[in-house]
Amino acid sequence: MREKLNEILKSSKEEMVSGKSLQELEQIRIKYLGKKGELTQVLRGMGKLSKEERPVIGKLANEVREEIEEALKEKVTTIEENEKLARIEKETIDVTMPGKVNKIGHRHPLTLVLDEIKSIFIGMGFKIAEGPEVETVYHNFDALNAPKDHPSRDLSDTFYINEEILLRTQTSPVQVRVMKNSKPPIRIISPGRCYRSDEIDATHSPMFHQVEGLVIGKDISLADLKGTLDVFAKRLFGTSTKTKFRPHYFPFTEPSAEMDVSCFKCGGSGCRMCKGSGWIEILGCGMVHPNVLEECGIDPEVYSGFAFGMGLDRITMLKLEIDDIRLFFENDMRFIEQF
Ligand code: 2U9
Repeated sequence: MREKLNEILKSSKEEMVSGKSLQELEQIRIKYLGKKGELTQVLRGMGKLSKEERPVIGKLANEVREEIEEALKEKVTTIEENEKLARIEKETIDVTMPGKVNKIGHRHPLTLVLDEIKSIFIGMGFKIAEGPEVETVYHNFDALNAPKDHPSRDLSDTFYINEEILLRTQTSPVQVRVMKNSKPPIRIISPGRCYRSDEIDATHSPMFHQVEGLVIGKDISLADLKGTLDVFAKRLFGTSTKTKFRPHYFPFTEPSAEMDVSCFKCGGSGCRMCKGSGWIEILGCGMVHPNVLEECGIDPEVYSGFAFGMGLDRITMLKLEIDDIRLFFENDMRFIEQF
């Protein structure tokens, strides 16, 4: 029995030496000290011993158990210490190492200019209104006083889904929806995608972007229109920018005009940007046609308003001197990364 106990002590310690993990140590503890452990077996055999031998072997057996438990505890501490060191090692951040470069994307040039335009009008108390790109013929043409035979209704110009549904050709239907669902005063801009079946070339794309605006209230005049758009031009193109309005025609505004700004590249002396004229056409505008007010349930005898519309792609190309609209949609990072 004594040799057995020493054998148990020896082999348990040998096994602990090669024990690498806490699980292995637990196995060793169970193997020797567990309910069916070798030492427990020996203790169960104590009954066969003489009453002289029993206390001696008993004492030895307890010493062996304590020694094995002590050795196990030390080994557990060692392994836990090593595991902690390994974790610290693994988790140590070498602050001298270059950080992980999170490639930050670029705002698309159209978004950059649109955000600028939005902040200018929000600064003048306008709200942003948005609406469906798939629209009804009623909201896109009828409500906007466009005669049944108006060329813009032609199949050649407009993407029709069917007789009643189309892809909007301007964001004006958004304003129609707002006018129909809310009471004046109204002061909104409606940015968004529009669709016209144009041939793709450097300045035309079947999908393009517009920013339109609408102000409805009491005694809103052409002076309000000119003042508002003059401020807009100075904020977007620079305080020295001058504006001028040329008479024009739109079915949804009367009187109508196109607004030019003094060329922000040559200051008006004439250059390639303004084709030598010193002026650049920026947008169309006008006083909301009484038929449109009426159609939208607003009494033209009480209320009046002005509206305007600009091509966002065109303004972005002018401002950032981009000479081909296709660059906006080809997602070539060499182009996008410049902005
Ligand atoms: C309502 C009433 C009137 C919006 C307007 C323009 C003038 C205009 C062009 C800009 C560039 C179209 O894409 S473009 O060629 N738009 O010139 N748009 S007034 O007039 C409205 C809109 C809504 C209810």
